[in-house]
Amino acid sequence: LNGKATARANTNIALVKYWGKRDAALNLPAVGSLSLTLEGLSTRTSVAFDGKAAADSLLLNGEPADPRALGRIARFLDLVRARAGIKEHARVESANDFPTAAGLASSASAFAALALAATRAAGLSLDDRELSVLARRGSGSAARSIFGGFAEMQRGQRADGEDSFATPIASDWDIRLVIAATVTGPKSTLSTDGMRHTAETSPYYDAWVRMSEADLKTARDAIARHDLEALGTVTEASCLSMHASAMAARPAVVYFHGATIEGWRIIQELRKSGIPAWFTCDAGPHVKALTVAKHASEVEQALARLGRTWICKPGPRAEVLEVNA
Ligand code: 2P0
Repeated sequence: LNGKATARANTNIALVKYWGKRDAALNLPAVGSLSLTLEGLSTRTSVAFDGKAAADSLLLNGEPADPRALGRIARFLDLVRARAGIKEHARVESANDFPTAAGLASSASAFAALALAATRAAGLSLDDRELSVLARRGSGSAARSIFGGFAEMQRGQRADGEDSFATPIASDWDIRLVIAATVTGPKSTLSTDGMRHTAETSPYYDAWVRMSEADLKTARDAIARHDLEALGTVTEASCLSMHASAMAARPAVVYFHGATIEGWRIIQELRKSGIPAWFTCDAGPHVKALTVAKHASEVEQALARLGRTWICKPGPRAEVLEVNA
């Protein structure tokens, strides 16, 4: 087999966050989550299986990847090889269409693109649900990036994880997410490690997990009604609860920097002045604000002093760009 395929997937930002696993080996989340896939922040990945290659290889933005990243990709390719009944190693080339140095690099877009490219290169044709289950094995948030727009990740109940996948939420709501990349300081705790440590040591972890079902329902209902205030309120609350559970871990897992808190304050001030914007933040210091098209420029201007900014529209689903299997 010498199949080759290229796919592209966009990153996503969780409005209701994922933090914690119910099974580490199968990468099953302890909570469901709900996200918005973003336009303009995507990963493009080519996978070429090669009967002559002695091992898997990975070029990231044109540079050979470090052994840790390569190991993670090789283990993921093992899942695809097992499913396709093939043994060939692969050459993987992956590039982000946004500056990686800004610290916005995302395992969500990376593993969604890899799941699609690798399966097609291996001659497999998975449906969306199977793709989402597979992408989840690479990274929990990647299961959501198979879909465009809003998506909801199901926690699932089954031990084999076959009911833990994302589904799209049909919506024509033209919402905006403004990103302000703050500092690019020392690398923070990897989310996989941060969530394990939170689950093991934080006295607030159980409360965080208990809250998630209600937050998911609130967000789902708000999207159905195009109710920005309700969606923004639950987005900000879910984010701060997630970070509170992590900060209560012993020792603490703290992703916020000074600029993150400053961004949160700017967003509070915007709201007081009548501009609808709600804060969220992931496993890093960058500030993200949920708003609507009409106010996106004002929100961006207010956050611009923190660093480089992007205004993101809802983005498209993962797609195959080329296949030669
Ligand atoms: C999220 N994050 O829902 C949450 C909020 C970060 C903060 O999903 O261990 O890289 O690979 O499943 O998907 C980042 O975690 O974690 C993440 P793994 P992932 O977007």
